[in-house]
Amino acid sequence: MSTLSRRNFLVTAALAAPTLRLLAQGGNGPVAVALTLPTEALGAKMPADFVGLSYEIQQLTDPKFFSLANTGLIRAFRQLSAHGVLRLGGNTSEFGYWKPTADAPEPAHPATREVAGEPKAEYYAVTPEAVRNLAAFLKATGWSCLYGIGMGTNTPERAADEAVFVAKTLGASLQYFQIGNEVDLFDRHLRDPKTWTPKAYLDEWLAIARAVTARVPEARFGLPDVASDVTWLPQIATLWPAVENPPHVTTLSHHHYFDGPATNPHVTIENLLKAESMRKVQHNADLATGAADAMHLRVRMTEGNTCYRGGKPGVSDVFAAALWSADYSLLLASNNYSGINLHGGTGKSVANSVGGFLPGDGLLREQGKSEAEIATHPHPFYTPIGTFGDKYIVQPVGIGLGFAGKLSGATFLKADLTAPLQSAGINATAYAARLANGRTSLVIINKDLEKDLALTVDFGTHAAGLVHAETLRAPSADSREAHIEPEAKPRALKAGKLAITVPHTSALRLTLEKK
Ligand code: BDP
Repeated sequence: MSTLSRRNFLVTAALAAPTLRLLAQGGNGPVAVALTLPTEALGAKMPADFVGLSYEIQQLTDPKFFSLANTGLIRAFRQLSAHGVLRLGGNTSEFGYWKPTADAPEPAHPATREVAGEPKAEYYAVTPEAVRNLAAFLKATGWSCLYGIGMGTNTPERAADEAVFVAKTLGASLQYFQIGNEVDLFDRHLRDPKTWTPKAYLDEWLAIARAVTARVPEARFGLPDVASDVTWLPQIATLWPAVENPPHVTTLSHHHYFDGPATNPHVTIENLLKAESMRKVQHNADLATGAADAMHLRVRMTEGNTCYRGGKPGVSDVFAAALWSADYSLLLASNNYSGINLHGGTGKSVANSVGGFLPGDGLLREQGKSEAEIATHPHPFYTPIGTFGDKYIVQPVGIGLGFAGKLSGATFLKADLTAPLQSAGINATAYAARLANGRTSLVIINKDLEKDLALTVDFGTHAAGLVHAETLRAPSADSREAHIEPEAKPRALKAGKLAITVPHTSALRLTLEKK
């Protein structure tokens, strides 16, 4: 090392596999990393239906939205994934009620506290027509469904009535029921903060889940769908063994938003992409997967996005969000999550879920933007599929999710490829996996806003045929576009190695042909 200057050093990573040799140049030059793919050990399997979206229950108040007639939306879903998972829930699910017939009266609702800044109690009827149309929509898209039944203002009887109709109508497209959304926040408006605990929640949850199971014996469930207090998962895992005759739970779930709301100055492209933003994700993943292991279940990230309360223009709806969602998805997949549902939908449904107004709109108006210009942004700003009149356009955050989703069905190679990149001084992450078709894929996400990565990959024992490369890119981190571009010609390896640059603010996927 003595011949190497401070600006040009060599590090041998203390990792059994992969072996890493790294040559970093200082200044603005590219950071050079030589990386050898690990061999045999396999880690988490990313299910074929990993990719998912989350919508408000309020969305069902327009029965034409999730319907066969909405061909543009069907196309956008299929563009994202051939086997995705649609989750219905959100704040509005606490105020949805089942309306079995056109003349069924609106039930009496329990009194709820009004809290400044929290959604007002506005109630939404869910009708058989909406559920029937949803069933046809799911068939047309090839997606399945996590169906949210409210807990905040519901009764076990009404929940069971709704579940009977939903189970019969959705059939095999129904994966499971979720009861209650962000129950860790119920102490703010729906329940008495003095008595609301995971135990109190579990008792209420069991009363509803048992009423449902009594009438839908094959019913499966996911829980607890907390907003941010992931310690609820281990607490539930501790309480669970004492539950007699437990309902059939398949999934532990929680949510994650990077930060928010739009007016929070911390919500910037720089902070979203910082390695630190994924540290909290990893911390919560450790808690969640620990609880799931104890219950012999898997975890699903059922709701979340870049910035809560509808997202932030210029952060949630730009290319940086694509790099964030690609990295976030693969980080969770490599942590053995069964899937992820990014939240979105129409501006109205999400505005309804956060008290009637998207703070991002206020921000744009403060910046003097015209209404015509504001209308060019997707609403909500974080939505993976934007609604523009009758057109549905997959947004950068959705394109990043789809890019990560290309590893669906793959099994990760067991190695932390990110740590060595970051210790080389570049804000990049990497994931390697064996695809369902036996090929090996390596994804490198260069979230660094300045430094290019000069990468030499030694495919080691994976070395075989040609390498196919495709990039996730856009003109800049703040452009309102994202492109997945396959290289026209596959590249040949030289002595089992490939040298390739991953420019800053872009991602690359290399897939190696089999022998
Ligand atoms: C979550 C809610 C969802 C909201 C979202 C947001 O479950 O209904 O739309 O936050 O604040 O907490 O954007």
